Amino acid sequence: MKLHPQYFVEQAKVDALVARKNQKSAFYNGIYERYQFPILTREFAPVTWRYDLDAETNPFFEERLGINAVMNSGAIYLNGKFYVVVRVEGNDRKSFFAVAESSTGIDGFKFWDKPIQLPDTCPEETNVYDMRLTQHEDGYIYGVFCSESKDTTSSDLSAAVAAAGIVRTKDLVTWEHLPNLITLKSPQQRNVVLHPELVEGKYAFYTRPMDGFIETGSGGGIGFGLCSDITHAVIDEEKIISRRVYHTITEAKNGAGAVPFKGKKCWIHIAHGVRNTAAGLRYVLYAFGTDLNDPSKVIASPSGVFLVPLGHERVGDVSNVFFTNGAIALDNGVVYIYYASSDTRMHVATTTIERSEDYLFNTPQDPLRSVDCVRQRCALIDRNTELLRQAGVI
Ligand code: M1P
Repeated sequence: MKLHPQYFVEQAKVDALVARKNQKSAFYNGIYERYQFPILTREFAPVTWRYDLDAETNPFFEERLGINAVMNSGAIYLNGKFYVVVRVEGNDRKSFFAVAESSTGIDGFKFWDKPIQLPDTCPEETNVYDMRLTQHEDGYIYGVFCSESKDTTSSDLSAAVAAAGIVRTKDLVTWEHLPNLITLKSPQQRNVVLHPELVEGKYAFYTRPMDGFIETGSGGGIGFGLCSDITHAVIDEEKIISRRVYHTITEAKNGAGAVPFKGKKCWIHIAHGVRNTAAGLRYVLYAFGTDLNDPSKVIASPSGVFLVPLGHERVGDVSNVFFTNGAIALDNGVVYIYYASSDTRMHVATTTIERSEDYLFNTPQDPLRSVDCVRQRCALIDRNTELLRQAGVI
């Protein structure tokens, strides 16, 4: 065995990326800050994950197991550090989970030495992705993710079945694999999120009923259901709480995103909405608030998009996609929203509970018709014109 000298060149590139400081970008909307650099890209993956370092078996230092993308990450704050459980996609198209940690939440994210190896309890499962991390009041950290298997009833090689896998841990190191969630009335599930508190003494899940793997079909939007035993989770009834609506950003489908975090007035949810365009599906983030005592009841529903891909974020493996499955709200009220652009790289945006709630409760609702939307905008312009006049600006 002989260490290939190219190792040091490649490792220096990873080290430089991890050491790079992130800064707020010039973007402004008052609602959140965006940042100049992604927090993670495939280039952050350790060299040991990708190369055989031995000059005798790899004389050309060729990449043996490449990483294609890092995206859709669950997030949690533990013992003073920010952790993301990243969806890492290999060149072989399979995704797996890996922990990266940072002490700032906006930069310095470094992958742990090895990816997570979950107990292999589900032989039919082919792919796993998009873990939501819930720090639950029962003392466990739950990871709820999409567990994808081949649809054996179809001869179509892309036909698949999506289910919600459930794992739990106390330290992100040792994981227990529980049986997949069963939803009695929905054949498939993706984008399932576990609420951090018990509701009516039960485990509460946000679901996304689907008829098929891609199309949500008759599934009307983001659902909500309760189950009493998380170790054999079964939901009988799903109530739709955030409906898909014609001619809005949720027209084609929507799905729960980050685990909701508690504000002063509501649970704050950041979800994704999808519409169809001539250029394909466009995924954007939207936000809504639910009642602190009844998280299935939407009490704030601002109009339109919350966070959308801009510039280079619009391009990637699956272009025109923003997706979140993790956010961290610190006790001091600062919020970190982790999101992926175009199924390729990870970013962060920051805000506060106070600003998020201002956004939720003071952004007008969607009047749903152009004629009413322009009335809504003209009323704003009229008030502003009057203010500018009174201030002597015009
Ligand atoms: O490619 C965009 C996203 O597509 C899926 O989301 P949804 O189930 O709402 O269509 C997910 O597979 C997600 O991983 C992906 O980012």
